[in-house]
Amino acid sequence: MSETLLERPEDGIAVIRLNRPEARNALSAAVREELAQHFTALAADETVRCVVLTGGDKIFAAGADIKAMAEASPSEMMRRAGERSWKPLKEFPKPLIAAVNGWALGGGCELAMHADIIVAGEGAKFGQPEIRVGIMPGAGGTQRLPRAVGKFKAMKILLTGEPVTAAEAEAMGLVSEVVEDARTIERALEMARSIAALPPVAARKIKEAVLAGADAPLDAGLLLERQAFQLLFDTADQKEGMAAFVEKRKPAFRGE
Ligand code: DAK
Repeated sequence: MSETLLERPEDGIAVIRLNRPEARNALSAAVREELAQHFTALAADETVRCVVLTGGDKIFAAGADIKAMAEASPSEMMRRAGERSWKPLKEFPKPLIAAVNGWALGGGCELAMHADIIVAGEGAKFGQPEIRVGIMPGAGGTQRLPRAVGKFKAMKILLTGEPVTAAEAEAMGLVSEVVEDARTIERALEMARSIAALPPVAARKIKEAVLAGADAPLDAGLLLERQAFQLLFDTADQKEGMAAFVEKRKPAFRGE
């Protein structure tokens, strides 16, 4: 049985579902490898406009597989080169929505933070408990979390290992929207549906500008934005979007 499931529920949308409930969706080597393969394939698939990543109704992911790391040596961890399997996710060029129910811990929280939008069920909990098993985050937690929520909220989460609720996560800027647990995946799909109906080149350039600009000096980020903005005037969807506005009709975007 596969440890992740790839579904195509509707045109333009793909759903990746972690499927290892017996181990609380812990990110085994197999899970990470399958995720890498899915994200590589979906990046290249022109028919996919937006992706939803979820662990299902009960749990998002309990982090890296502790049992598989417990006896590892430093050189073995180096040889495993875990960062290779995160790369396709880090570089995924299309809008990615995480739909989080239950625990998103350690590598699971880091997985959610690779998304562009996080929809959380009200019972979701986020945390970086690595310190409690003697390590620290290894997939961007010490970098993405402070960028998302600021130093003092991040330090509290990282240094105490204590989880935060969905409401707390939303208040600090770690979550885009909180909904009833039963609505999490449907709400993520609703958002995916509306994004998938919008021009994909514009979506891609917005994501690129936000992510690349976040770590660049303001002037470099503004230059990046300006160039991407100008490039969009070369797309058929820009002509269609503006013509539809002027003609007071609904635009029909073709993704060109
Ligand atoms: N790894 C392995 N097995 C896990 C697991 C995990 N992270 N989380 C749960 N399981 C397994 C349990 O061992 C148990 O297995 P059996 O005893 O049935 O064989 C089964 O899942 C059910 O777990 P529980 O009985 O504990 O279930 P509960 O519902 O009571 O509790 C829980 C759920 C998620 C609150 C709890 O299981 C828990 O606290 N899990 C550990 C959470 C944790 O400490 N996460 C941080 C792991 S360290 C790297 C990148 C990233 C990372 C590392 C390297 N590189 C790029 C190199 C990330 C590191 C981490 O995430």
